[in-house]
Amino acid sequence: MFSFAKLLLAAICTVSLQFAAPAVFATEPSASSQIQISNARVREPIPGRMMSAAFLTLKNTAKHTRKLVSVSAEWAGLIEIHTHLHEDGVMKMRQINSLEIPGGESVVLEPGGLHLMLFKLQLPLEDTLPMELCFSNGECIETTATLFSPM
Ligand SMILES: [Cu+2]
Repeated sequence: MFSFAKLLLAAICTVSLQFAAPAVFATEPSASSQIQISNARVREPIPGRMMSAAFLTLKNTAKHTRKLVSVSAEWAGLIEIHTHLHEDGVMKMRQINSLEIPGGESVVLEPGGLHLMLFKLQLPLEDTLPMELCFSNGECIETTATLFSPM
């Protein structure tokens, strides 16, 4: 009886493993290495202001498009993905829900264009600022931004 139970358990485990395996491999293997983050930097906020912007470059070495959906950091209460657009001849910022990085391409967040908008900053900011970028496939990547002065 004991050995039968053991056998049954082994059978269940084997079956569940077989069912679990395709789900595991459906996400891209070693996905963490397929997005490369570089040149991450945070603009030193204007004295007395609790908001600023961050810039970085995202390189997608995978074949498929990846989508940045959220960014968080302990030193900022809220981080939004923003873009700039011209509206009636005026440059405006607008929040976007996600940022697509096509396969094999890079997307550059830089002053005057795409950027991460930082709110509720915990001042003063350190020189090195860890932040976490999360993607639509559930993957989150940590990076460290450096503080820079716009002047
Ligand atoms: Cu903005």
